[in-house]
Amino acid sequence: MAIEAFLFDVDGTLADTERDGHRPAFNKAFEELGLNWHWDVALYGKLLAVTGGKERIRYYVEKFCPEHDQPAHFDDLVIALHQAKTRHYTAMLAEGLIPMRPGVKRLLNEARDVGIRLAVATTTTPENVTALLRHSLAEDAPGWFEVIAAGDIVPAKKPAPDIYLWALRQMGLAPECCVAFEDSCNGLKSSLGAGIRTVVTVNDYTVEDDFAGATAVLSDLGEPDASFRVFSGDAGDQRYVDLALLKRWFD
Ligand code: XBP
Ligand code: MG
Repeated sequence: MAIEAFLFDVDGTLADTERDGHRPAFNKAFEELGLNWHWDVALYGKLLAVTGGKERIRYYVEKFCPEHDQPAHFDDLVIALHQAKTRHYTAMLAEGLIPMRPGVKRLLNEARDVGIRLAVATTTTPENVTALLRHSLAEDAPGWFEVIAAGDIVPAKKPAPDIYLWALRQMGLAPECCVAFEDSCNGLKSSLGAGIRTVVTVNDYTVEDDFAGATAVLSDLGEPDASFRVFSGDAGDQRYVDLALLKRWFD
């Protein structure tokens, strides 16, 4: 079936946002609210088992901080921390600190040129998506995406398929005519759970994840002068993901 739409995850897929973006923003929020918590690179890798920033804070307190008595207004604290974190994170994005991953801009432009519809399906907060697209892709980039499915718009976050199902419903599309781009096993479970065939581009945090069911697992989307590495899937002698390769895989 001809490809009609691409659905992109954000964190780890469009840009490497976790280690040097979300993580330091969480730490700044902890400091701002007078907590002595610190999420180093290794600990954050463990915390990524849970998607969603608010959910991740709760998971940290439950699993890694048993001595921390949950204050009476713990729910309010989580919300305050998360608001502060979002402020710090979007400020980092506004400074242009986090670039798009290789091949992302090229593939998006190729898709736009031929009228392939675009959407975002992510766990992260909507304003984080808009800030990343504006500051790291192009000022008008949020408008390139017909649907931005993000954050608490569905209660069950990835690995649940709900966010992808929501995006499909908004676009009136069947999963068979879409391709998803993901970077993590939680994301892949979500896209496959919605029936969408998926290309995975890994990063340092997800390279050891289980990607059973992915059509291809790659280091990144690649560029004409900087070939991707292929971990699984048949890319022939192709050095980067373009529409021709995607048509070979999916049409
Ligand atoms: C991304 C996430 C997000 C970010 C933080 O998962 O898990 O929680 O780490 O964003 P995915 P918020 O790439 O699978 O969508 O703090 O805004 O929730
Ligand atoms: Mg991701």
